[in-house]
Amino acid sequence: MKNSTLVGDATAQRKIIHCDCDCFYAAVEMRDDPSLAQVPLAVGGSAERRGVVATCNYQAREFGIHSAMPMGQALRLCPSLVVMPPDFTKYRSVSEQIRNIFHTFTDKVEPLSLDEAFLDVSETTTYSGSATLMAQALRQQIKSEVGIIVSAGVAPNKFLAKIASDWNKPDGLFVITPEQIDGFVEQLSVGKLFGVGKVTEKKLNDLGVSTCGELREVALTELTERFGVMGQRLYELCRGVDVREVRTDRRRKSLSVETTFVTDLLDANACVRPLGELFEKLSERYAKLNSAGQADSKHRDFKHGDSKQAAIKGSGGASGTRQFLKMRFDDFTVTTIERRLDSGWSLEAYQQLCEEAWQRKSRPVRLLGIGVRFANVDIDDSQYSLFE
Ligand code: DCP
Ligand code: MG
Repeated sequence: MKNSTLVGDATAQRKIIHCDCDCFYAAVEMRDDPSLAQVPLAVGGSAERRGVVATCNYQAREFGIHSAMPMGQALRLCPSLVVMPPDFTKYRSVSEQIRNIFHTFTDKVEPLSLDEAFLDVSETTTYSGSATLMAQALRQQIKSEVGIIVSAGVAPNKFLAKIASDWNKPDGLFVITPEQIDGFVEQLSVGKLFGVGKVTEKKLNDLGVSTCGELREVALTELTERFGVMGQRLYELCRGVDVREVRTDRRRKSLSVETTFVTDLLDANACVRPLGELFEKLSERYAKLNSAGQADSKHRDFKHGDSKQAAIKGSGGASGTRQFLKMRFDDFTVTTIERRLDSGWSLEAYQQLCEEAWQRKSRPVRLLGIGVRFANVDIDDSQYSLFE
């Protein structure tokens, strides 16, 4: 099928900018102490407490260090690594400053995390309506006013804008015009497609498909047979099509807390013990979210219950909100167990999930996390959540 038959609609004319700060937490620390810019720097939990790297600057990346790596391992790769604890209050305030600058370009801003957002500038008339000039200007403005470097991607849709912002990172700007979509996507590895993780990539590779050009050879019927709803998405994405709108009302999809233990927990009983504290923390986080107005009526099925019991109760049932538990074992494998509980949310339910999760491997545990995934209220998003 020819690309034009799929993209020949209004959405192909959108102008989307995706912005993503370079090594965000580390960039804020380097800004506030320029001597840190001269050395390999990681922000994260300490090695003694078996913390992980939240992020690191680009010097540190040359040693092979990356986000989510245990800090102990990072220090073995680079013994001179400077490690700083994260300062979330500061990062949130920098993020807000950056977001305010985005809003001077358009009201259609969809934040994805503290350091990342989509902007739909289709209707913006300044800069002769050129999204490329706008991206240049906002990068410059954020650099001079906030002291942070943002990489940006400009494209006619979200999927391509996001790939573009990563293309020339760090300190990069990359533009994909409507005319360039076809050629650009054709050579793109299927692993770059939105929602394609390692498992799907392997399945596609097993079919002899590694690029989007090759994926275009696979019939839609075969894709939907093999991948369900996702097959249809794959069919569109490999042709550079993505009709998702930039959404300004984006709501949090999940909330979770986790902790890494200084020494491994040896059995299921030991794993159940710290759940009380985690559950308290999760309840507190939810209460904060609620007061910040970030969890609105769309999340009404997840209610903060009697604070004495630190219980989170909900109507469950039809809502679809789920609770989950994540367990990382001493061999670094991770298992996640997720369930919708019709009787509502309680500590006991997490305890039950914990016992089941431990049975899967029956080996020492280094990390436990618990959380809730909110029911998807938006059809567009729920389709995408199938990818994730
Ligand atoms: N982060 C984290 N744990 C992870 C990944 C990220 O705590 N596993 C935090 C730290 C990052 C911030 O989120 O600074 C933004 O995440 P990015 O994936 O955008 O990573 P960076 O901005 O750090 O680096 P890059 O330059 O690759 O965007
Ligand atoms: Mg970033």
